[in-house]
Amino acid sequence: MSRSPPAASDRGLEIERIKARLKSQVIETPSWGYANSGTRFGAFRQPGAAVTIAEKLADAGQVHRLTGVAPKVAMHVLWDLPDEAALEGVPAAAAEAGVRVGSINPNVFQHQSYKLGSFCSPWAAARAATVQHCLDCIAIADAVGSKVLSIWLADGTNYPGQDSFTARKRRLEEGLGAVYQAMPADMLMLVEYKLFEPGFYMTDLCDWGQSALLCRRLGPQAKVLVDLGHHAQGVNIEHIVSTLVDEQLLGGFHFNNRKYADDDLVVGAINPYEFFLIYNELAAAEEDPERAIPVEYMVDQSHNLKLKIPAMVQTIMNIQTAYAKALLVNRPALAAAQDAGDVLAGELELVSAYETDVRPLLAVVREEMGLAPDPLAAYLASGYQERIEAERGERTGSGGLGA
Ligand code: PSV
Ligand code: MN
Repeated sequence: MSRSPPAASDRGLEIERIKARLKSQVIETPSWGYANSGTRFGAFRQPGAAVTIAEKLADAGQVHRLTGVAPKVAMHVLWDLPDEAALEGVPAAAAEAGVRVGSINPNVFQHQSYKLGSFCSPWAAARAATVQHCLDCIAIADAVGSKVLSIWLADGTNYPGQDSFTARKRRLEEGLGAVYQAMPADMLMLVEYKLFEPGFYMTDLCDWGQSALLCRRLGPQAKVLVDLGHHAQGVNIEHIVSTLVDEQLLGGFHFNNRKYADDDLVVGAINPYEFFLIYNELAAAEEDPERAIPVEYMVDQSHNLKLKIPAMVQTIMNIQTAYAKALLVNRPALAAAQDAGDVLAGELELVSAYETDVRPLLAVVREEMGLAPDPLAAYLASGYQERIEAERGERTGSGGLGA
């Protein structure tokens, strides 16, 4: 890599390259983000919130139509597919909405049999049900054209002595191994970790290291999923991202923001500089042929106070903003400062990119994509919200945790 900053005449080319990157961004929004949801303590209904999978896909289609970079929708099987008929209608509903199905998320945490865990449960019947459900999810993925199986377990224990850590680890390796073996060769398995919850004493997949070890054991089609909300306070997530990239083990993200725990807030809402620093690692890797790896960029947010669709549009805009700023980092100058041990200069390279107002750049990108320069304003003026509120009204059901 050249260590001298780009000449001013190269800047025009550089901006075209950045614009091309921004136009080719692909972000997946979650079906559950369009449905009624709440907290552990209760669900709050919104008039117009989606109940059926067709409505969720339609709302996701609206977000994609306005932003141009959100063509994929994650599905949570238990919440989206109450029966076979719902599954049959998915490809047509997705096509009508102008989106496609992204990751398939098995639900191995809400059935009564999962009281002591899913893959890790001491109960053989629970483990068998878990594996069978995941095999069914592979078939569902096939039916809807998805190539990503996204695994999150609520497994853990509440008390010392409740179960053997080692036995649970081995049960997990065995059960997930059976699922892995059943995947088609072009399917990706994402393995998500979470610091805590719902096990209060231990969590079977509690951090990136646990997920990474498991993925290594499973094979090259298994990669780590980083949910931004699933870390302890103060953890340096960008460092984790950089390590996973270098080990070719990063598979995807669940974008969100949290102040205390897994709060499902709009990504970048509370700590936009941290989000920029995460994207800085990703953008640096993209520019390095030895480290560039495919990554699934997904949102995992259920908005219980904000209206769901504008919150999702705002989310996409925050992601675009972080990416645009990361693309502006002058990498040769940053590397030169780092090589020289110039701490201040290195930091200022990042701060300078972060403090750049990228709104004009993003407005140009959107206009060149045939979109409104401000997707949020366009949504609020579109009449879509008023229409779904009038047509759908306020209903219960379907939407995930607490709903
Ligand atoms: C668990 O907290 C999680 O992050 C997993 O990704 C689940 O699939 C999702 O939230 C459910 O909302
Ligand atoms: Mn998640």
